[in-house]
Amino acid sequence: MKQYLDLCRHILAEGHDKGDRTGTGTYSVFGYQMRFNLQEGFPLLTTKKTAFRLIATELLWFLKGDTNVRTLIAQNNHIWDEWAFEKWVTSTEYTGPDMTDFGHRSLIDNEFKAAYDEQMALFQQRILNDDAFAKAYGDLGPVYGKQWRSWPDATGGTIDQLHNVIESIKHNPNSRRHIVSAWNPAEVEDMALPPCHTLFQFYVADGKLSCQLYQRSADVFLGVPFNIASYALLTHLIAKECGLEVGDFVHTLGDAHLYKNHLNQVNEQLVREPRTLPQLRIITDKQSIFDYEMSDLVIDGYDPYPRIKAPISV
Ligand code: THF
Repeated sequence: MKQYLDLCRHILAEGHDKGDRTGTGTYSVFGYQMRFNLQEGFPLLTTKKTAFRLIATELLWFLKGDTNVRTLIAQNNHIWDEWAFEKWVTSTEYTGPDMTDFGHRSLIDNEFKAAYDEQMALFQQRILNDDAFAKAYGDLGPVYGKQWRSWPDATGGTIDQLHNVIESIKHNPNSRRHIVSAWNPAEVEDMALPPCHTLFQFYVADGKLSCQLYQRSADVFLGVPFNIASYALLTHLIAKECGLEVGDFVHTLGDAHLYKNHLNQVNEQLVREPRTLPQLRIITDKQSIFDYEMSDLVIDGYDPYPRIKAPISV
């Protein structure tokens, strides 16, 4: 995945020093594009160990139209916990220690970090064990799963964008309207986090399915490796359902940034030589892409360099 390392180098060389909502600070560029030929292997980073299990369980959660973190926590996937936790600790029902600005404070204050870890563990337990609590505080609002599968229409009904796009790929492959949008201006205010991967489009040529994603905001060290693999997986699943081979994944970025507290990690990664990409194997034939489970998906031949830890900005 030279493409990814080139992106990191480009931001280090050209990035603007730019503040951000989370207070961490970034180096950032506006507008960048990468292309991955999915025939060359599955684009899971080899220059650091990247958890395919977390990527796949998140994608399957989107596909089922789910927006509640309970499903992810039950599968030991914690990548969305902070955004649900934020809703809980800013609610009037929360009576624990003050968690204002927990993302930033837990990075700089060890005493606070201990209190945060304790509250987060209690929150996770309660999401799993208390149905009413999970309903109230596990839900992230009308995020990806909701917009992909049940975008509210003008007559009180809903639109299943993903079902429709699969039908249009099957029956009208040359269409230039194979589009799914997660950005719903009427509902952005109610989302725990406005969608970073905003819109994607499919394209069919020579019996191959390609996908392009427009991502408005890209956390290049932590998020982008997940986002590439997630959309590559989505493209494989849809291609299989439509009887097509996979083509390219084109990744177009808006604000592409490296957080300042990820720079050592990025430099560590840049001296690593990319290895052969692994292969994705879908080991069952499901009627519909909405029926897949984690156990249907296998990654073969993945031989990455060790994981590099980095703090997430909330
Ligand atoms: N917020 C920020 N700041 N960056 C993001 O990438 C991001 N996402 C989603 C929502 N908000 C975001 C969540 N996706 C990790 C990876 C992807 C995430 C959230 C967190 C992460 O921490 N990965 C670590 C640890 C994984 C593990 O637990 O093993 C890693 O090393 O990869 C963009 O979609």
